[in-house]
Amino acid sequence: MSTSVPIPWQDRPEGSNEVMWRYSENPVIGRYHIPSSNSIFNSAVVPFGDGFAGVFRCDNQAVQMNIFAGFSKDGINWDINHDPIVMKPGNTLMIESEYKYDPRVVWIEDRYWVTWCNGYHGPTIGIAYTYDFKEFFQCENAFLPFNRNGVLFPQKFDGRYAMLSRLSDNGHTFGDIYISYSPDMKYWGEHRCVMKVTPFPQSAWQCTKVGAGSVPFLTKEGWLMFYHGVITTCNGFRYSMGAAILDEKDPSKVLYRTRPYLLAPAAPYELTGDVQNVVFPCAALQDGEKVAVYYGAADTVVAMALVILMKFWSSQKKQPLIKRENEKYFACKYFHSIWWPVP
Ligand code: BMA
Repeated sequence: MSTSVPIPWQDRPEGSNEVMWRYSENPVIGRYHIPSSNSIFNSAVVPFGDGFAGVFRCDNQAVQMNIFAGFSKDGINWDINHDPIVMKPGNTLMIESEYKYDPRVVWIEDRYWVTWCNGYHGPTIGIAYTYDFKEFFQCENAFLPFNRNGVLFPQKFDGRYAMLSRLSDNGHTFGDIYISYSPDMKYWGEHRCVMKVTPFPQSAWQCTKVGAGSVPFLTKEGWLMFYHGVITTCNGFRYSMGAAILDEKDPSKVLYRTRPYLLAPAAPYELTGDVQNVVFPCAALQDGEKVAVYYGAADTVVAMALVILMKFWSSQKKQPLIKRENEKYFACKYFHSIWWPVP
């Protein structure tokens, strides 16, 4: 989300040629940041007033999952409320919510919208709106369970809201990204498949599940969205981060996606925590060429990674893109280019 307030930033470390690099003071938010918390991770931030606001996933020490509002002047030092968000009825009667986790936040037209994974006979997508991050109004769930990772676009398409989501089962065994449209944030339809897991030999880090991560923002190449990809290893799931570019007019079309990951668990706070080996993006702040991505690390803390857009585009164009025979996907020549155009 673009902002007039300077976003938190740090230049790429000297000598590094990574496309995305970690903030050196990670984690930005520690697990015991508020008195009740066991862990704070997979959280969303947006520009707000003369600083930033956020909705944070805090699991308490009974490991009850809930979402909390927070505020910051600089995007790094956060005051997170000690009590969870209490919802008021929005466009429907209050809906049962056994748990809330993995929020995303986006400004659309006149208010902020929050989506999260809402426990309603299994996980589905909860929706609420707020004007001030003090009062929140809960709307209809978008879908039937089981669904997670509902991410709204910041603008309407032909007068309709658009949401990415990841339909799944309760066993975390599969997950592809779909898009759905709604005229009123209540009734969702025209569900279309956007992006599936990849064949193992093509790009194995994203071969078990993929899920939308940050709210997409418009660039000269299309909508840029950071997403998570999962591989099943003999040590369990491993969550990494990639990026996709979706068509500006028809966001159900993927123009490119990254073949190698942009960030995979390697730092100590990503490798070790309540769930090891997790990098899980939920928000991106943009300021011209600069982008700061907030991600949950090891289901325990919030961390930040940084990107310069120009370096994205140049890594796309530097290398010729080739089509290999008998393969479903176009493939860049091995790992020379990070971008992988999808026919
Ligand atoms: C997913 C969600 C995320 C979590 C991830 C790794 O299914 O539950 O909240 O970060 O698993 O445990």
